[in-house]
Amino acid sequence: MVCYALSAAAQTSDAIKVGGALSKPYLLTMADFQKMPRVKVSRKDRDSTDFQYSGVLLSTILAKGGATLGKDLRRENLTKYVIVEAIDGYQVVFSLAELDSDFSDEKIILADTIDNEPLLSTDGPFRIIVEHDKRPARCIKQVTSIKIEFAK
Ligand SMILES: Nc1nc2c(c(=O)[nH]1)N[C@H]1C(S)=C(S)[C@@H](COP(=O)(O)O)O[C@H]1N2
Ligand SMILES: [Mo]
Repeated sequence: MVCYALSAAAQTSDAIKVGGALSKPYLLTMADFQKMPRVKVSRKDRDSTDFQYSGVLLSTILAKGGATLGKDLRRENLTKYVIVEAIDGYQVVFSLAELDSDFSDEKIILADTIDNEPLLSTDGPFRIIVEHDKRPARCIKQVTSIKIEFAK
């Protein structure tokens, strides 16, 4: 009997599609991710326990794909939003401007570690961590895709 297995990537989303309104859409692998500049963020979970996460700013990941950030984030580009999707179909949205350090000091990262350990397999390999959202509902787990769209 022949047994067909899903590829590891399909099961665990260890590569993320970064696409939509980008000049250079790409597939983000764990190997690429490990080479990017890292940031630490602490935030509370649902039970108000503090954890320290580390990963890469979502803006850094979008900039690698040629996103209109910094001086290019004006006029119609201010109607762009970022839709992040997970294995279970859960989706959350950020405006492009709220991710841009010219607009906000809020740290929104794609994390791969919690308290210096890899994320649990139920949360990772990649999870968005939003530093100051009062509820962790946009801290989307098991991310598979990050896409920029126009609101109009
Ligand atoms: N993929 C995915 N991520 C998700 C959710 C979900 O249903 N699917 N729920 C969100 C909500 S509503 C909350 S409150 C937090 C819960 O995170 P915790 O289990 O670490 O407390 O995860 C968020 N991330
Ligand atoms: Mo929630």
